[in-house]
Amino acid sequence: MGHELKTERELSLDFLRVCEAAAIAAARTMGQGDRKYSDQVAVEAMREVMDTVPMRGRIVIGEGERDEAPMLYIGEELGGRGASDDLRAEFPEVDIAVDPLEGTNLCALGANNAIAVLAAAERGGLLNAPDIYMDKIVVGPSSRGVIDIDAPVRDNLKNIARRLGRDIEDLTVIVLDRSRHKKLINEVREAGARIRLISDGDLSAGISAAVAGTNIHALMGIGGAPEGVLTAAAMKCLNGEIQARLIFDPERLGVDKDKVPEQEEVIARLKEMGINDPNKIYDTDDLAPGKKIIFAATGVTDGALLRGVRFFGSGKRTHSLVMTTESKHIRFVDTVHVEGGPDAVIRF
Ligand code: VTB
Repeated sequence: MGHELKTERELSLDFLRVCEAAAIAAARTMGQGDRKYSDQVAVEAMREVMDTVPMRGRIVIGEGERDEAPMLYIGEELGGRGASDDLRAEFPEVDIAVDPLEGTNLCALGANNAIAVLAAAERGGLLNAPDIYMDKIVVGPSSRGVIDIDAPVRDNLKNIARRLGRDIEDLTVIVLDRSRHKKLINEVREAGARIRLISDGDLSAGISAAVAGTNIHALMGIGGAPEGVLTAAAMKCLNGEIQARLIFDPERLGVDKDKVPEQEEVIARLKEMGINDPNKIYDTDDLAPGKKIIFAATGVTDGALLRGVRFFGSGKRTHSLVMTTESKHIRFVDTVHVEGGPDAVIRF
């Protein structure tokens, strides 16, 4: 295979291909009602293409520990397939966080906002977050610096509204529709802001909050920690902000004690991972400290920012977002994957 050394900007187009492949595979299963299968095909497609990227890649956020995930497990090394050892030694070392299908349920039901997503950075550029819950607040560039995850919800909303030059009543906040968010939802309502409750997918919601024109102004609440790292990588490219904290207290999660691991157990596991303060508040740079970050996402189903995969007689069409911190290019990429031979008609 004709491998050559690539710059970060060029690698970003390889990662675009990786996300496109995962999204296409997942989209084929849309509405089948089988979330596990949708996830599995996305993982397989993502891994297959990612292994061809000219890099020495290492998964830091993936499908789980090695013993529970056969592919894209944490610590898996991939990339540079087919390259000679000499050439491979010159490939850049890259840490990768993946979520081959964010919103497995959304895809299985054919609901909006399922995406295939990944972030890449130089070694150590992405926090090796544990797969537990994380409380998050995500805002766009205008509201950077005025949010505080420990402040009352009303104060945060007041500050966001002021920065956006509008009333709190004109804000829309996205919150995952979970019983653990009862108090948060009440507080947002009392402050007067509008709420969009979503069934799944707080990563794509966080990205929407950082892009003006989506009419989403903040994401608040508890979702997954791995997705928090991916969100942070996107914020670095979009000039947005995330603040976050790991959550493992059953009371905060609104679940029975026996539904989650013992708190002492979690604290010990975090220590092993090098996290000594389990209550630490993470900012964007803590979660994604990398200087050279690449973020790529492809729509699986239609969403606020990205269209879903469309299939037609002579191919398919994907819509993606690809960004890098270095070049500060935010690319919305509309790709037609032509399959129909010389007579295939390409439509605008
Ligand atoms: C899901 C999912 C989110 O967090 O809610 C999950 O939709 C965890 O919450 O996008 P539950 O266990 O209550 O479903 C995310 O995966 C990511 O933060």
